[in-house]
Amino acid sequence: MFNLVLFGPPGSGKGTQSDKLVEKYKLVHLSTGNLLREEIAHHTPLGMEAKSFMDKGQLVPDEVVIGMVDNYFDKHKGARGFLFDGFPRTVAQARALDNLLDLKMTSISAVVALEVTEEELVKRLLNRGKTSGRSDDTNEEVIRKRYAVYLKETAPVSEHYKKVKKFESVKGEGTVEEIFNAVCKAIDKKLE
Ligand code: B4P
Repeated sequence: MFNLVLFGPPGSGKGTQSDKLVEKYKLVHLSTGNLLREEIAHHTPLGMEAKSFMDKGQLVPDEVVIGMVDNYFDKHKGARGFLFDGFPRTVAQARALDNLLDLKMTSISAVVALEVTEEELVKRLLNRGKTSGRSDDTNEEVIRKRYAVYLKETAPVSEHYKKVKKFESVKGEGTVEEIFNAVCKAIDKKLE
């Protein structure tokens, strides 16, 4: 299996690049953000719990997210590989993912991080908020809180993958196509 993690702060373009990457590398797209928004749209108890965290710019508790990922794996048993978009977001999630993949006798093949400055992230998310209807994209204070949470809780996840030499980072500013080419180059380097 080929398993890729797309890493980066909120609004760095993970969702945008994932759509192109799953097509090129024929992977199953696992976006925890999308899965949580589906739960919210269906008014499930999990969705209602998640919404209370997401609206404040906080991370959803690890056990909720890990359980959801486990269920998703069960639904996609024959997958050739996964693209993890927005997951893992904490060191505990990274360890849980290692364990889940171990059970499938596979592991993470590569982690590619998108690097974007805070000002550019805020600009992109406020802009997306005008049309997305996402309550976590309309308030600048919430967006900056999400970035602060990223620095504190998610950025340390990079060390987990640097230790095993699976981590690459690329500039996440430029056109979508330029960034896609840089990401593919980083992936292909890891696949050699
Ligand atoms: P996510 O859904 O993962 O989304 P995101 O970080 O906001 O955005 P992404 O990086 O995918 O950016 P996009 O391509 O859309 O998370 C939402 C929330 O869910 C989190 O805050 C958290 O509460 C919760 N959550 C999710 N996963 C979790 C987990 N594992 N654990 C705990 N909680 C979790 O791009 C953003 C904008 O930029 C778009 O408008 C796009 O059009 C634009 N854009 C993209 N590329 C561009 C480019 N090159 N130039 C200019 N604009 C660009």
